[in-house]
Amino acid sequence: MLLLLCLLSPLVANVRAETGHEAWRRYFRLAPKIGQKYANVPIDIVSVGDTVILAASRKELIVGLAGLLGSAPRKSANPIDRSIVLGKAADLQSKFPKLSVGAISDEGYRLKWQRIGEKACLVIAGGGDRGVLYGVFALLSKIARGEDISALNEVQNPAAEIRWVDQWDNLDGSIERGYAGSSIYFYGGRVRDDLTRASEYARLLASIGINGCNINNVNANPRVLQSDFLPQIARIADEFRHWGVHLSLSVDLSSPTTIGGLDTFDPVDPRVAAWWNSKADEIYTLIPDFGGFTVKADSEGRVGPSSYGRTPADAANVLARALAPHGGVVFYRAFVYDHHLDWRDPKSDRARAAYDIFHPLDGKFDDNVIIQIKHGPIDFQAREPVSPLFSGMEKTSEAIELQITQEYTGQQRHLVYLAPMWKEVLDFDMNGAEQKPRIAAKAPRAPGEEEKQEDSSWFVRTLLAGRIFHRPTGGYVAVVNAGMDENWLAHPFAMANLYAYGRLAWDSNLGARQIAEEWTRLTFGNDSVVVRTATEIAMNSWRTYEKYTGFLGTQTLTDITGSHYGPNIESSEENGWGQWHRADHEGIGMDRSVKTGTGFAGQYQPAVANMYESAATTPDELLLFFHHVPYTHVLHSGKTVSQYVYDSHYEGANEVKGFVREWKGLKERIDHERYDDVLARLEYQAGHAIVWRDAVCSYFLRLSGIADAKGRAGNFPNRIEAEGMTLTDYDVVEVAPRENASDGKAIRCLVPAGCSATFRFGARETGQAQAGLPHSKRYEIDVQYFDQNNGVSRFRVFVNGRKVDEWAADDHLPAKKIGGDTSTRRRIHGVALRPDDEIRVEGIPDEGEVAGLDYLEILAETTDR
Ligand code: GCW
Repeated sequence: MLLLLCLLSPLVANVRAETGHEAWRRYFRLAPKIGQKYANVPIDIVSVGDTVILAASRKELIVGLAGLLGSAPRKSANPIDRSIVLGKAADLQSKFPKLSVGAISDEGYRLKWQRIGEKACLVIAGGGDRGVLYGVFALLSKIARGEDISALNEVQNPAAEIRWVDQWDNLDGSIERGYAGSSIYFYGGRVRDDLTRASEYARLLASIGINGCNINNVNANPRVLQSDFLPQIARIADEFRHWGVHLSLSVDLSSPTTIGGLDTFDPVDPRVAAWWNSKADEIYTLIPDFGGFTVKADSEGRVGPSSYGRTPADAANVLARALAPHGGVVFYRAFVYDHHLDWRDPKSDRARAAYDIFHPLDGKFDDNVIIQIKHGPIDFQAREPVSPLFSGMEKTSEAIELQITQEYTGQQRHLVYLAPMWKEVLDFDMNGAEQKPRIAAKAPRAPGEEEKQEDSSWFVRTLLAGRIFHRPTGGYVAVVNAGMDENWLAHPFAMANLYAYGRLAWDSNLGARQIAEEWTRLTFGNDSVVVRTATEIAMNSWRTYEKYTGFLGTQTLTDITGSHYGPNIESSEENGWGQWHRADHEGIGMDRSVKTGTGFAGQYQPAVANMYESAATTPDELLLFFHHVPYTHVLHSGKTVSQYVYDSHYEGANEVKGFVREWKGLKERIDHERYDDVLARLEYQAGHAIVWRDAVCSYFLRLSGIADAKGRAGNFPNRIEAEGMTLTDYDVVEVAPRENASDGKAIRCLVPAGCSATFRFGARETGQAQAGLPHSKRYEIDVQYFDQNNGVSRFRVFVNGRKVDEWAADDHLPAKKIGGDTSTRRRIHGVALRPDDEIRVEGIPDEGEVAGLDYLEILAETTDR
């Protein structure tokens, strides 16, 4: 028995109930084998200096070490034995003149063992207060991950000054594109009384080096700037301050009229400038470390400088001048475009907008204006090229805008780790292969840091750091929808994206895999099987998602005028939003070449422009973004476009099935709460990937008339369509778009007492049984039903009158109707069936939800499904 316990102990060591609230800062007691590595970590703390950030740093260190190593460190005034000594470099050096920590940038830190007198101390020296805080978090992270720190001597300086997140929270407590509960800041039109979550969130952000947070939706409510509202905002800033997080606000450019009483918001009108100046003064009186303003203007119905024939530079500068005396900055979003484009015009192209508008203004922005550029020219698609604007402004500071919120990437229901995609963007060389004269890097560097210049490359990450064009600032912004959900982002793995974002903004040279591994260790513990499996799933997930939802750079195939979630291939077309894929019977893709298309390709530097100009040199994954080609076009991979569509969707759906299988291997190695949560989400995703696969394949099969060479598309031998069953009270509905239900039809129940659909199990339904396989007489029944969000229907499944399963359709998927957003799979395992058995599904509707049913699929039970 004892032996058995010993054998099990590494498995059960970290299996403790968890909600995910602690994220990557769990500070769980290390397993003894790992813990003993830190036997010589000092247990008293000498902290020099006294600010709110230093106090938070000290407290974090105590809490962290107590949790990880099991004994609470003591505070002392001087190193008494071995000590951890922390403080700003300058303060440490004046207190301990023999200490040498070298040069550190303001927000950087050094971790180092050093003798102070006779004592061997572990020094955490920050350039400034934030540096100390980041150094503390870094040390705790190393220990939690079991990293060797016995010879620690490391300096870390952030890659860029701007490392911010934007939240799209509304004052009523809702969050635009929020999938993880309501706002942690606002409720019912005011700031929450209890800001515990806001404070905890700031701590989470600080732990990955994020130093700013814009708290309200860029579709801004002018109310936020009213004099009676600002003191409420100041309460949030008070919470952020301990963690070194600057608070900033999205502003509506019409505020001088809507709340200021002026009759104009023309940015060049002196009265408007005076209004913004006094508003800025008022804010800084309440919030001395206020970060600045974020602006969305002339975009998606927001007003802007165009109302007065003025430019974004006029608008940005009037704000910038109000903020400059206080050290604030303006984030002006380059997401400015016309959403009433003429879709009939082959030359119109939304992708061109940002460059067309902002490139000519280069040099006209004040130094404290940062142009915030979405990573691609369209809108956070699962695949799009890098925005050409990154290399289109040499005299303007830039920040990249990434989206942690998975708006177009499965909405935190699908597991999609985005760091591999972000890395491709950051590592993209805007200068392509062309040799430009070598550029001397004179840009701001951390003192002592070596001058690095990668030949003539203009990597996006280097441009963002301001190094290529010697800009004073720049960096990173990401949209996050952290909400009141206990675990912050709903899907446990969505947190890997927030973690990765912070790590990349700090050090853009880190690899996506390394970051995934770090996150896994900190989130799930150091069990190597868990680390390997979770990292592998994460690393594959983005390409897998791309495989089953969008191909070869088509942009999103989600419901573009609705949820942005499930498939709706035609919704991209014939409207002014400009996310067209231009699919017809012969071919697909947008011609964005200079020669015959919209000219977008010409916005890149010459080498990159040349690459995208021709289909022959455009990488497969972006082919349809730049070119319109026939379905018979042969890709670099050797496949035709049509066959690629079929193959990639079947591959993608299979890969998610594989994720389920791999995750199941972690049972007992992870606490049950998070294990079950991830498993349920992966199982849902595996079902939804099939919905996607079938929608896209059947759509293009019908449109192109070209069959799948492997015979899969449109051919489902084990499927029993609901509309083909014997129906009692259920009625048949045509689903629109038709590819969102198998064979375009489903059944719905409008009778409150319930309806039923019955059929007899026979050889026809079970291809495998027909072929004499398998020996088992047990089957898996997949029930494809629709889980609307306007009621909770109930389902029951009976075999010969005996109930084999029942469930409630109580998920919160983003639609009120039968379709691709709501189509959901329930798998019933191990059902014994014999030919002629009667299978009956009963559905009981609830409110607007109609207990919709699409089909059943029955396959012999194997271990590999
Ligand atoms: O992708 C679109 C979103 C909008 C968002 C907009 C933006 C805040 O669908 O919800 O509005 O981008 O980035 O401004």
